[in-house]
Amino acid sequence: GKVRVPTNIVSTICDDRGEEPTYHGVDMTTLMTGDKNVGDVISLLWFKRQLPKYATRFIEMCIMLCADHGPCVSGAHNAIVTSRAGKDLVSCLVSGLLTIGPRFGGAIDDAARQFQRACDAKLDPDEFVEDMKKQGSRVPGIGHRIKSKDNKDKRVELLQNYAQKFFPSTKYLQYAVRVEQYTLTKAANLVLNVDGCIGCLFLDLLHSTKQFSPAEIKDIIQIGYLNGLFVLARSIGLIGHALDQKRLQQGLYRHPWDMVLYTK
Ligand code: Q5B
Repeated sequence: GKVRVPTNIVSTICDDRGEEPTYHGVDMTTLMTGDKNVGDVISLLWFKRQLPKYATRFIEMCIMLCADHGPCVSGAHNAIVTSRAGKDLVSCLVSGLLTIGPRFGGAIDDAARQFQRACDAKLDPDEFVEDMKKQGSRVPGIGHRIKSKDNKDKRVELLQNYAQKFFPSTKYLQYAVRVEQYTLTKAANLVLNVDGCIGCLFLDLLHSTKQFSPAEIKDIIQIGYLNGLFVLARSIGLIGHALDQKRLQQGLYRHPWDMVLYTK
């Protein structure tokens, strides 16, 4: 019989060998007809299934709302400085992306992990927050540099309102809001931030659709899919900042001496 050489790569999300490429079995023609959006593409390529409309719209909202948050955040700052150093677009983009992590934009997976753990264990929010403090850890998804109780993050409000209207269940959001109520008694800027909001709402989405087994949800949270939403979204803004600097013909950036404390 025929002998098959061993394959080098196993791939399960797409196929480019036929007349037209497919994303998890869905061909481009189908994807381009009707009202499919980038949320559908993410649902096929990341989650390997067609999620319901309310879910793909939610994914699309996350991408749109996280695309940019001004020139002062870590990622945009790096992309701007790199662009002004005369570097190419890809270098500007990756220099911005490399700042995404546990403090900036990359707290979504940890927020989902922690809110899931605490909510499933039925911990009171104060018990959860104080336990994390005892361990010397911050609550991922809580706190913001400029947003506060009196200057709430509109992005968070929009996502919450959408989920409350369209998600069958918002159990994890409700828990995260109770955590926020407690952390706000400690400091005005300890709000549920955009990372935390996406983290808990994605848990609600995964459970609401009834398309994922408990083992699949566990895998998704453990592997860490969700920071990918911020990475993908913010790439749009980082590219915008890099191009903006080039368009404006901005010269090499040098930090002013008087903005540095030189000390021994
Ligand atoms: N404290 C975000 O801190 C920030 C605490 C806390 C318990 C907390 C901080 C934090 C968790 C990580 C997280 C995502 C570093 C943020 C994002 C995208 C963005 C960004 C943009 C965009 C801000 C002062 C006191 C200290 C701390 C305590 C602070 N956070 N306690 N749990 N989570 N959060 N990141 O203001 O007793 O004085 O020592 O790490 O979720 O990245 O727009 O900027 O779209 O681009 O610098 O929105 O909250 O405060 O570090 O001076 O702390 O509060 O222990 O207590 P701050 P610090 P004490 S969204």
